[in-house]
Amino acid sequence: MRCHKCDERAVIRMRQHRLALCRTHYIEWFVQQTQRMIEKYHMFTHEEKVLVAVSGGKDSLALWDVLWQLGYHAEGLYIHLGIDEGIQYSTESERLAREFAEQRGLVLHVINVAQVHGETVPEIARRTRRGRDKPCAVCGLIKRHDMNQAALDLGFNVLATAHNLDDEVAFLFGNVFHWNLEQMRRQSPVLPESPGFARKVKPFCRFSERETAAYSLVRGIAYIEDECPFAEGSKQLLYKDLLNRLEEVEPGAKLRFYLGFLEARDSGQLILPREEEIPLELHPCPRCGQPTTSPGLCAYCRLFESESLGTLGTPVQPK
Ligand code: Q46
Ligand code: ZN
Ligand code: ZN
Repeated sequence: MRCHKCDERAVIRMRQHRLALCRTHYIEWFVQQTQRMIEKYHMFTHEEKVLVAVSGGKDSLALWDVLWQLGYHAEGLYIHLGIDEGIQYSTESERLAREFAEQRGLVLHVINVAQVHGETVPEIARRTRRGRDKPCAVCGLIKRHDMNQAALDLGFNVLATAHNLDDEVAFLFGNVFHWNLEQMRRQSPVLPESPGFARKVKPFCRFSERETAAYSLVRGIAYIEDECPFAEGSKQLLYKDLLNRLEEVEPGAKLRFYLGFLEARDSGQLILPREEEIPLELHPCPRCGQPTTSPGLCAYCRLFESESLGTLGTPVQPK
């Protein structure tokens, strides 16, 4: 198979784009497509500082690498969750994130949950009712809170995550399947900043997992290949598997599903509850200061209140 732009051997064939590219042209295409997404959705400009949430995995390191190549002011944020039981998942991913930053002379900010709270995420999850069944619910809450707090504290108004098309489609599929209209209203490549919240952007939302993996591979990025042990058996993985099977017989199905949803919603063909119809009375949490709908402490701060263990409340921030 030959590259469609030159006569070199193609390293990837993307059936949904009817495109095969060699290493050089694939890197060029991937970087240009990212820039197109940043512009199309008005994510950020070269004058803004972008904090990239880095997990040590292929997607987030690829995102940081592309933003660096495009000349954006992008610094990394790694949150050490303390998931080191069995495989050294957190320690190894932090090592890879640090190595990546050092090789490129980039700034990496690190938050260690155990150093901040005296407990790791699995320990916090185990002592909460909801976390015992679903460690990811507690982990997600901690990550969203800490990422937002870090962006605000460090003076970044933009927080970039590397959610890819497979993540977005699986999330959308789950929301449609459970008719979670509120989440469908808020699912977007860019969520504008609001008081107490940094702008959230997803520049990779149209790349498949296969495409981000191929980019990391051809760029020689060393990333953690293991999945988080808590991801095993999750609904998201099940949805991804189902959607991959659909993609096999119908190339481009995932991208069409996602873009069709965004278009239908944003053009008003798909009418979802508007913000005013779901009143969100936000006020600052008395402990951390982040906006919350809870009458007292926010869901995050309640995790560390011994008298209210077991309740998480409703997190305000979207995925
Ligand atoms: S890190 Fe945390 Fe994920 Fe692991 S515990 Fe779940 S949410 S799966 S992206
Ligand atoms: Zn080529
Ligand atoms: Zn709080």
